[in-house]
Amino acid sequence: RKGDGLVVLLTGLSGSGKSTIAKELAQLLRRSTVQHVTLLDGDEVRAMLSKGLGFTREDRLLNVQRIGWVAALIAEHGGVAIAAPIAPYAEMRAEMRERVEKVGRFVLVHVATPLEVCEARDRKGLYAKARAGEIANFTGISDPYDEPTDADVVITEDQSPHDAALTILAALSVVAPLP
Ligand code: GGZ
Repeated sequence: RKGDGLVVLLTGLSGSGKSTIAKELAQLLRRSTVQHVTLLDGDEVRAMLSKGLGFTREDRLLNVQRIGWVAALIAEHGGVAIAAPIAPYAEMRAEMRERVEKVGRFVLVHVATPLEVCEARDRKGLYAKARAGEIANFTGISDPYDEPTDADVVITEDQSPHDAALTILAALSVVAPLP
C-alpha cells in the first residue's frame, strides 16, 4: 500500500555476506505478508543500471545514486526494495536515506564482517588480487570504507545468513501480526 514503502540498504565490505543476507531477507519477506519485494542484485545492477561504471569515488557515487533512485521509486509506490552495494562512503548512504525518507522508510543494515574475516575467506580471490596490486581502488585495501555510525541494524560475522535475515526482519517490523 502507499505509504508502506521501505528501502533496506545493506552496506559492508566485499565478501561480508551482504548479497546472501539480502537474498535470504527477500525470501523471508516474500513468504510473509509482504508481497512486493524487489531485490536490486549487485551483479545485475553493475551489469545493467550501472554498466560501464568502475570503482572511482565518482563512479561509486553514481552507482549508489542510481540504486537509491530506483529504490526510492519502488518505495514511493508502496513496495519494498532491498539493495546490497558496498556503498563505502557515509555521504552516499546519507544521501540515499534522505531521498528515501521523503517517500517511505529507510533501514540501514551494516553487515559488519571485519576486513580480516572477508580477506581470509576471499571467496572470489579479489583480496589476493588487490594485495598484489592487480585490482586498484579495492575497498578495505586501497580504497576507503566509512564505518557506518547510523546503522539501524548491525549484523556480526557469527550470524548465519538466515539469522541475519531474521534479525533484520525483526527490526523492520513490517510483518504486522495478522488480525
Ligand atoms: C570493491 C570491487 C572492486 C573494487 C570489483 N572495490 O565481492 P564482489 O566483488 O562480488 O562485490 C564487489 C563489487 C562491488 O560493487 P558495488 O557496486 O557493491 O560497489 S560500490 O557500492 O562501491 O559502488 C566486488 C567487485 O564489485 N569489485 N572491483 N575496486 N569491489
